[in-house]
Amino acid sequence: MENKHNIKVKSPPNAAAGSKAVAVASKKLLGKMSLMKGLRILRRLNQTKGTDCPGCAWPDPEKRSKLGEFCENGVKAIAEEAMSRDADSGFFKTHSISDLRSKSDYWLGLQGRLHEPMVLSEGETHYHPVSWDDAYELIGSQLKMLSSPDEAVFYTSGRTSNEAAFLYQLFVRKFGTNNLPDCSNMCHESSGVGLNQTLGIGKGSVLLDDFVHSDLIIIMGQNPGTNHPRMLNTLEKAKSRGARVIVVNPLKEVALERFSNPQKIDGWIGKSTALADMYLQVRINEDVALLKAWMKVLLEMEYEGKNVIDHQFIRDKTEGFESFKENLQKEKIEALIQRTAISEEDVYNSGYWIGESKNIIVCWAMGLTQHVNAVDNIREIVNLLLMKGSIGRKGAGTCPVRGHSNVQGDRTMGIWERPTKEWTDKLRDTFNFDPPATPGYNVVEAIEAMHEGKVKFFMALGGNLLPAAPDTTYTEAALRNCELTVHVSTKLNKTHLAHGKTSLILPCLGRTDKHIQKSGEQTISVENSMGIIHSSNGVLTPPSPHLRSEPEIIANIAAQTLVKDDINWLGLIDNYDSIRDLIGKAIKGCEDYNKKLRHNHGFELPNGARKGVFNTASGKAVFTINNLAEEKLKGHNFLMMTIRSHDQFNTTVYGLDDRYRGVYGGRMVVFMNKLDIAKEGLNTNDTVSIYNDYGDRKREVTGFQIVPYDIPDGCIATYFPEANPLVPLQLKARRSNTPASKSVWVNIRKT
Ligand SMILES: Nc1nc2c(c(=O)[nH]1)N[C@H]1C(S)=C(S)[C@@H](COP(=O)(O)OP(=O)(O)OC[C@H]3O[C@@H](n4cnc5c(=O)[nH]c(N)nc54)[C@H](O)[C@@H]3O)O[C@H]1N2
Ligand SMILES: Nc1nc2c(c(=O)[nH]1)N[C@H]1C(S)=C(S)[C@@H](COP(=O)(O)OP(=O)(O)OC[C@H]3O[C@@H](n4cnc5c(=O)[nH]c(N)nc54)[C@H](O)[C@@H]3O)O[C@H]1N2
Ligand SMILES: [Mo]
Repeated sequence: MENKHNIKVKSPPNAAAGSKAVAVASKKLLGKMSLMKGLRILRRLNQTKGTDCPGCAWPDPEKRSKLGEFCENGVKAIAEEAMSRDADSGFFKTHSISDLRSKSDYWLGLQGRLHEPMVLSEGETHYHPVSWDDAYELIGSQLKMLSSPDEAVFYTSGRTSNEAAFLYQLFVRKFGTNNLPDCSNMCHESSGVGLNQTLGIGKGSVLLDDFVHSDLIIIMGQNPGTNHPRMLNTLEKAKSRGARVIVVNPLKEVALERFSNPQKIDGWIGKSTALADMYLQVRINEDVALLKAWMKVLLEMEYEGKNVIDHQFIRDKTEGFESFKENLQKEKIEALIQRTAISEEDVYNSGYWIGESKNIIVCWAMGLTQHVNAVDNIREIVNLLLMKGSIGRKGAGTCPVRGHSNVQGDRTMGIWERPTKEWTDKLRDTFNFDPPATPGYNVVEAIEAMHEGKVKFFMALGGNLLPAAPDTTYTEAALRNCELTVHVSTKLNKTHLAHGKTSLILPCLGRTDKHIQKSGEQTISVENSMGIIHSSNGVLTPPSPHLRSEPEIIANIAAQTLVKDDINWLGLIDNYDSIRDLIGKAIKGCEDYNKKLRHNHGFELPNGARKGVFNTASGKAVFTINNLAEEKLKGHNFLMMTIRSHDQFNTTVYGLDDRYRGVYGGRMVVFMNKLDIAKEGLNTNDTVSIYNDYGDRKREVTGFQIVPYDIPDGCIATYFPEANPLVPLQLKARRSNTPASKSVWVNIRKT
């Protein structure tokens, strides 16, 4: 953990990106690799037939910029993966597990790419090298020894390619379990659940081109300047065509206020565009109150004779409007507005804009999905769009902005602990076996099951479950309960150190590496946030000859585990086209997968909502009645959200600065309203401890430095993953089980 005295706080900048972003990106890149290597990869990044950025899932425009389709944080992601340094056997010989456990995620990441397979046998203090064959043998024999396939859990993170994900779920289901939790469970699960139920598809409905046809773009609970920087180019373009932008966020995020496009001369010389036309600083988790207030404004406008609701659309395409409206009429607009902490004037004015606009897009991310009533947030957005008929037509619709670069593709490929019957039936018919019918564990359930000793085997295809999950102490104990933990990873991380009795680290190729198999260089495929599947090709020579590709590792484990299986698992690896042939047979919308993938820009998956066709039980889009935020937890004063800094990718910490929020040199900070600081008798720069008690046990993390910030009173923000020990595992969204890591009740005391 860093020393708090090193943390410097300055005023946030006036605009995001600009030449500063280019300077920071270049410095990060050159700090980790040679100029030649850097240029080789950047030239191909996000280009047609190039390498898909391992950062976020924002789509690429059809016409790519000659200057390159990447952003500062994409460059950081590349530098982190392709760095010229190795954590080899010498490194593991020097550092014991207990030594490594005392290091931060940042330090672990700096040690470089994993070099060769490593094992930690029972009772040992150091990981040591193991051959691939012995590793596969160990996994196969452990899996065959389980008394039920459900004693194994197979986690996935969202960088995994479609080819690897498809093979993985097929192997796991043939093995006999649906225990396929993934990072999505902690991420956009609430979006999937809310959208599926109301619009018949768990994905967003817009395409990139819709933005330039939109009148109004509402961005809720998302910080694209840091997490989806290429989205700012899209917003700039939409604004130049006349779209208005409303931002709903408790924090003033600089990038949503002003943006200097580093791909344009104007941006280089410091000229910037204002992005938000209105910035609404909502109180944490009062988005449902705001959405309800807006919809009441629409009803008021209608009473005044303005035609702002699309009655024809509601009649033809939806159900449940009358009871929804009746429920809405019971709410008092004054009370709703008061909950939001936004002024009455701003709520009305933004509501009038919604009334006046025809084509509306709502974008959102973790600020909406990680609350107990997160599914309600999403369903309330759908209600608003349905009232406006703003779905299924150009320039309008839903835009859940995904996290990991292929998290959406992994779900399409079947990484899902609760597959639909339609999915399972198709798998059965294609592969002639009976897939397990009972739902598997999601992330929270898997942790609980490990804790209770019901799970003996844990495998992770990527990711870093320990710090990413809630309740770090509890999760660590859960992982330690396993007989064998297996980690397929590119970089060393904390989860490798929370090992089972025996543990394996299997180092794999990353997105930037070339995959060479018997038939030559291989392509992989991914799906972006808008449902477009396209290819990705690594360009770098892998950092070590001992690395294997994810599909190859999975095929070998399957071959070791499934006796007398009718799939020639190892044969599939010689040419990934054969994996894609299976995908084409087993997944609706993926027919002729190989052929369609060869098209320059890939292909679009079927999306009913995009066309105004709703695959719900009734064939209509559904209005729903939703809950306002929960009561305050007794005896607690602050609602805490755990967010990302500008210098991290989830649990991978690139550096210790959060430039857009003016924080330098450390991550142990708590952003707090000035009035709250005074009210608590605290001072700027004080070090505090944050604690809570949800009735089961006391949780506490110490050593946060106070940073005064423009945030509604009663709300505070800390960084993920440092604050995860404060998120109780049982605090999760209704219906989606997503940990509520954006609304944790806490108290603060000076230390
Ligand atoms: N560089 C970089 N890129 C990334 C990632 C990364 O860590 N680094 N992570 C990737 C992943 S997996 C994901 S899921 C996405 C995450 O992308 P984001 O969702 O943008 O990430 P968070 O930092 O969690 O930010 C959430 C935003 O929601 C706001 N917020 C919090 N609570 C509320 C609320 O109650 N209401 C509203 N309206 N707003 C709220 C916060 O102030 C913050 O601006 O980014 C992806 N891209
Ligand atoms: N409190 C709090 N907790 C959160 C969140 C939050 O906002 N607040 N956000 C949640 C969200 S949205 C998400 S998505 C999860 C993220 O949870 P995860 O996806 O589990 O975590 P990451 O940090 O993305 O995983 C990083 C690790 O992935 C491995 N890796 C990187 N690239 C590859 C690759 O190509 N192949 C393989 N096999 N491994 C690779 C590296 O070893 C690296 O250490 O965290 C969740 N946790
Ligand atoms: Mo995510």
